[in-house]
Amino acid sequence: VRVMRMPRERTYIMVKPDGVQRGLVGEIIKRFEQRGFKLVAMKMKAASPELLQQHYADLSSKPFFPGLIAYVGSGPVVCMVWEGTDVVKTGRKMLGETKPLESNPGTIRGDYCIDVGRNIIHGSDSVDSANKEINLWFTPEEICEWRSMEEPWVY
Ligand code: RTP
Repeated sequence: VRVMRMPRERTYIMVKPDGVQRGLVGEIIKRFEQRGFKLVAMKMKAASPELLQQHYADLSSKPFFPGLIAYVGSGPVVCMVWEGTDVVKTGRKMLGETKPLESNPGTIRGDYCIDVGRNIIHGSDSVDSANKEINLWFTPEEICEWRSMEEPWVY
C-alpha cells in the first residue's frame, strides 16, 4: 500500500454567471472530477458587490474593475473547493489563460469562450490566494472532509 501524502492542497474554483447561464457547470465539474480531484465544498450564490470587491481587491485600480464587479454580480455563481496534489497550478492549467483567445483548445476557456470579460470561470492563482478565497467564500462548516474509495487508484 502506498502512503498518501497529506494534507493535500486546495483551490477555489468559481463558475461565473456566464458559465452558469450557458449550462457549463456540469462540464466544468466533470473535468475536475475526471482528473481525479476531490470536491470538498460547493454552493450556488448571488454574490454581493461588497463580497466581489473583496475577492477582486487586487484589481481595484484597474479600469475594468467596475465592469468586472457588475459582470460577476449579474447572476448566481457556483462556488467550489477542489482538493488534490498541486491542484492550484493544475487547476489554472485546466482553466487556460485569462484571455480565452490565448487559451489552448482542451482547456476550459480554450473550449468554451472568446472574451476576457466573459471568461466563464475563476481559479485561484496561488496557494496563498486559494486559502484567502476559500475563507472568503466558505465557512469552515461548509467544507466536507471525506474519503473517496477511488483515491487509492488516483494516488
Ligand atoms: P480569474 O481571477 O477570474 O481566474 O482570472 P485571472 O486570474 O486569470 O485574471 P486576473 O488578471 O486576476 O483578472 C480577473 C478577471 O478580470 C477580468 N478581466 N477583464 N477587460 C479586461 O481587460 C480584463 N482583464 C481581466 C477577467 O474576467 C479575469 O478573469
